[in-house]
Amino acid sequence: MPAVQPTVLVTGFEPFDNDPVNPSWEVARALDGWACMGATVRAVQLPCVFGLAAERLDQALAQWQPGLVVGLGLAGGRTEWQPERVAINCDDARIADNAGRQPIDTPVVAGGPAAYFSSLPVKAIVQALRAAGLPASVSNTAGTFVCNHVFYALMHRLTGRPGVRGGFVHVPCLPEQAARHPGLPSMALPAQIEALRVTVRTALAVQTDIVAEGGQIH
Ligand code: PCA
Repeated sequence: MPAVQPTVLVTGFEPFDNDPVNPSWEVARALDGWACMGATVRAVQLPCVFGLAAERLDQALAQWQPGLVVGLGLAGGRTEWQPERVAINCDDARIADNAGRQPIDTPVVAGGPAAYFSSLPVKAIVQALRAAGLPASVSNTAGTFVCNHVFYALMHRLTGRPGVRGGFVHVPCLPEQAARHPGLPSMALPAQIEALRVTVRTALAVQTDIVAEGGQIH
């Protein structure tokens, strides 16, 4: 039996880059209060602002003392749900954040390690999502914008919280966004909410990631 972890913290972001909606928050908030395997999901919205987003994350970690943390963020253009494998110690913003900040080649944590791996079972999650009929793959870059910033900050914080696992998932646009930006791939909100259920359930159930047997999971 997996250990009971009473709270699962799920974060999503406010809209950014002049878009009125961010699916990461719509998905997170849809499961606020959802009970799964003895744990309860708490959804927290993060500002899309370098620095402030990590501060808000710190507050949420202090408030909820989660046993598991799943960060969500939008990656427009991606076609699938993508658990991120690695966070890097680099802020390098292509566009300004919601406070007009645009750090270039700046460490997330001065003196921190170059990178942290997710401690979520990313391959088991991809396998479970596909088995549920949901498109998914492992991503090897979370970019260098606010999502990677929060992901790195999270993994850095978790080094001080033994036994607490966490990671990050990039999600595609919603159909309504794709309708405004023709050509962008999208995934409907109910499918994305189901993807979060599968992700949380798998992360709670699988402590150590699978090594694919006879098949590759990428
Ligand atoms: N996506 C951005 C930041 C907020 C979000 O939802 C990113 O991928 O960095």
